[in-house]
Amino acid sequence: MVKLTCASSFWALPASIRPLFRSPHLVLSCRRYASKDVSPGALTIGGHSYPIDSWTNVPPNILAQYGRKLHVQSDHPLSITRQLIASRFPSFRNHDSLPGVVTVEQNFDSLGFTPDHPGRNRTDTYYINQSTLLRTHTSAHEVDVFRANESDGYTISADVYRRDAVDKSHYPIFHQMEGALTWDRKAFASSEACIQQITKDFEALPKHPLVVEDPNPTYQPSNPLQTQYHSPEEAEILAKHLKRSLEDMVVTIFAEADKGLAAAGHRSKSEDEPLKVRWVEAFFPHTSPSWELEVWWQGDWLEVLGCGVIDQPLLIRAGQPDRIGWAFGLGLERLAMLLFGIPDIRLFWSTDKRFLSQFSEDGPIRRFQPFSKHPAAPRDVSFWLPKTDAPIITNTPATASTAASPAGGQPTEPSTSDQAPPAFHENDLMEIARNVAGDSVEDVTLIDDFTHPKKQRRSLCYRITYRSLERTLTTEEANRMHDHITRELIEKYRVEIR
Ligand code: FA5
Ligand code: MG
Repeated sequence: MVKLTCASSFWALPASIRPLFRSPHLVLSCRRYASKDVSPGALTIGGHSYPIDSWTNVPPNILAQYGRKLHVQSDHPLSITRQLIASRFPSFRNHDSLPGVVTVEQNFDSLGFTPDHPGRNRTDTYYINQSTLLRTHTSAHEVDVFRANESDGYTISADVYRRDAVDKSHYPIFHQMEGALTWDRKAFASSEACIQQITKDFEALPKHPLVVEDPNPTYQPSNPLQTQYHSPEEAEILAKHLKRSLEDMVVTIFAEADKGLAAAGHRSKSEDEPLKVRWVEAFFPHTSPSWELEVWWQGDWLEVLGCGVIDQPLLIRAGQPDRIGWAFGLGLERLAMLLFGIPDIRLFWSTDKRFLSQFSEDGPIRRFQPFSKHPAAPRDVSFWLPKTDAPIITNTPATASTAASPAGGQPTEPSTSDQAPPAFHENDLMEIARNVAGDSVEDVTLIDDFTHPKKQRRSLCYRITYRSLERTLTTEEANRMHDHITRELIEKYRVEIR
């Protein structure tokens, strides 16, 4: 339950938070203040009260889901996946209950995000107020955990929040698992001795038969060595240890999936299509060099994690100047989808027994059996945008590994925060759709983008696919949701429906 306190009137609040008042999940308590300068209100999340301001953009549907902790819910597929991954890192200390409200400093500054990094934009991140937000990644806790220095290796599993695309592999709340391992140079007589130890640890890692595509050198100008801090030998052995550890983790996940299939008398997945993975170069402000690991899934490459050699200035800020090491962050949903054959990310939020009863922490992994298939109800919305010089942001490559994201992605793309706010940002439409239709919206895709040559007006057409996972939607229900979304688009963006 989210509690909202307010002063004066609804209209005194920033437009972005007004919809909060319509939520049945909010308790509203208003009090009149004599002074005009008092804070316009506060949000209570997880038992703490936070003042709201003009940056507040976290919507009620997100707050209503806050604190579900699916990653530790017993017999939940996300929890099973988390435990399976953790079992590959037996000496690591596991942190599973760090609170999701963090500071801008934790989420961005502590990791070396530049002030103009696009991930900081309100179009990408849910802000509670100007200095507080819902974490966009588990890396938000890296510096704190390094500073506490309780173990050489650790994992952090948690819910994370992003304004993002709506489709079968993206959801505004998902779960990440962070892992890091460091070696203390101080504990060795020389840097060679430290390298020897990492080499020994690497040789002790399980070997696997997997063929891995890894065409790039460990570092090159596009993915640089931290020359000021690391020798080439250190970076090479850290990269080898990191990649082998993560490949082993993926192989384990698939071996478990195969065992489950065999136990149920099915052909193993690897007999049909051998596991294919590849390393691609990436960029994160908090690692260098950096990579993403992709797995071939349903005819396409699916990115499952980002990783790299930890940025040394980050370790220095955390009071660990002598430690060197690696870190990764993976999407638990992505791996659970591969492990159990779960076709749609919305299913993880289901409270339907037909879903939850299929998974058990004790038994072998079993392939998910769809319990229903309901028809899709696609509807298009086509509109003219008002004439404007402000940026219009569409077709955000949510799944592209080079895309800017609230967790890294693109190093150079400038932020729009200092410029005029976008006249239209696709993520706003995604949020309207989730707010109005909840989990009955399966996908939102731009299908046409056209600028009238004479009038110089731009027209967009989005296909919104409605489909409930639990029942068949009636035509009237789909129409009602679609009309509601269309109305909000008109009100918010002054678009003209075509
Ligand atoms: C990060 O979040 C980095 N913090 C990861 C990292 C940690 C890099 C430590 C280096 C060192 P990224 O934005 O790529 O990176 O997200 C990591 C993973 O989360 C992705 O590979 C993907 O598996 C998953 N993911 C990202 N966005 C979504 C989404 N909207 N829905 C579901 N899973 C997602
Ligand atoms: Mg990524």
